[in-house]
Amino acid sequence: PLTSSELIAQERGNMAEDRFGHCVRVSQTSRKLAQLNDYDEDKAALAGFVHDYAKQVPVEEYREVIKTQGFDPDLLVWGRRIWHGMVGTYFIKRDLKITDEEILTAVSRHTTGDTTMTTLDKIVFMADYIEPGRDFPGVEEASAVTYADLDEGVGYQLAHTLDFLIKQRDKIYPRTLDAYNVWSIKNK
Ligand code: DGI
Ligand code: FE
Ligand code: FE
Ligand code: FE
Repeated sequence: PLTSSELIAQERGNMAEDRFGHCVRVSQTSRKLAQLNDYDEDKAALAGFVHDYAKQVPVEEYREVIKTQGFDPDLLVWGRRIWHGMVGTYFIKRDLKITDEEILTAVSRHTTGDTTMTTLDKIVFMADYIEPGRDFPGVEEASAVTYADLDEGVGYQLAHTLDFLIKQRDKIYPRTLDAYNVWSIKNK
């Protein structure tokens, strides 16, 4: 494994300074959510720190990895917004030498959510959305909901993200919609 200073240097060198700051804040917010939800704080902090490690890897490198490393070729019609979680885990294993499957799964699910989510998945998913640098309309409500009830936060984020994507007439990755159907529907 890398030492913590090697890990920090590798992460800093793989992204712009503002993205690095976001990763540090997601790490801190993940730690706080872990404490509130009886989860291992150090593990949550590490997962939050690395969640966007591969956000700025060049598109051509992603395309090559998807084609040669056994990823579903249907991913090629998407882009880095979808790739950096589920394909990003490849770069995290390769460069950061992280092998903990719970951390890799949380990174993999952090953009779209999923029908099944562990406590760590939910922590990283929500920390990413409510870290103190976020300023979208509704972030204070999202934060209050999440600190009161982590599952409610997941439902809140999925509903608002879907609404946002539809307003932009952007396309919906099927897993995002599947996750919405599990976590956001009221009156189940
Ligand atoms: O990497 P970050 O910006 O920190 O955050 P993220 O990985 O959660 O990405 C958030 C963005 O991803 C947000 O603009 C919504 C978008 N997103 C989530 N699900 C989908 C999606 N974009 C598309 N096109 N389709 C989706 O299903
Ligand atoms: Fe991300
Ligand atoms: Fe997210
Ligand atoms: Fe992020």
